[in-house]
Amino acid sequence: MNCSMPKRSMQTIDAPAIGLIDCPEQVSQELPDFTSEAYKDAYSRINAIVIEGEKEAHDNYISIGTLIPVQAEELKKLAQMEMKHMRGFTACGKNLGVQADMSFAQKFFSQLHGNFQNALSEGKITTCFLIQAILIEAFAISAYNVYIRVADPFAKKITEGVVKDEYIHLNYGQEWLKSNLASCKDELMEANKINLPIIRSMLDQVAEDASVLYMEKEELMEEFMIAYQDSLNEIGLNNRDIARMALAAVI
Ligand code: PL3
Ligand code: FE2
Ligand code: FE2
Repeated sequence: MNCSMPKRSMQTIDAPAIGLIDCPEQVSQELPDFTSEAYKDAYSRINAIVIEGEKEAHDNYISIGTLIPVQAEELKKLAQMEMKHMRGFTACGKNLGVQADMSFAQKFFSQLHGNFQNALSEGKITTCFLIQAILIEAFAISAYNVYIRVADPFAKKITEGVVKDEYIHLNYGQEWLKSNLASCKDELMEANKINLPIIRSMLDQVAEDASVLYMEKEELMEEFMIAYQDSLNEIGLNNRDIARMALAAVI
């Protein structure tokens, strides 16, 4: 059965507005009006955040490569994937006729960007991986998974391709932290304490615009916590450590 085809061909008085997809395997979900001014206005900031996030992710993986020369080639491949993501999301904005508000996005990332740069200059690989490969990638994975459910068909296809890559990136950081856990645990905990609250506040800042795109804050938080906890679990932290780390988001 083709789930992308709306089953109802005729609009009746009590029928919901167009966009409701009737499919037994999927939860029916109403889609926003991608052409409305409200949608385009919110999209100008969300789209910019994603474009900036992908660009900074590229730069961050290249930078981490300078700290781990033996992995520089591999990290360059991750960075190239980020450039491709950036181009994909730029096309999504163009497709909707939206101009991305890049200066808003740069401010949005500035605190995290500053912390990454400081860690980089001090050679703190653990902190760099936690910020980029765990926190930012988990944030991206959660946002993209939610977005896929309510995106326009063009952006949906692009985002589906992107999110697969983001799991590869998350995994990459996970593997490094796992192999070095004995020596990096204290730094990991400390970096998390500082940077998880920043992710939390970024989520708060994006929530209003995201809801215009039909992306609800609770859903974003839930998806983030799943990706974040799974990842810490893979790294080899126990439930008590993970609970302690997650608490940094609420206090
Ligand atoms: C790393 O590969 C990418 C980092 C990007 C961070 C993205 C944050 C997401 C913000 C919330 C909304 C996303 C919806 C997608 C819209 C195009
Ligand atoms: Fe990406
Ligand atoms: Fe990524």
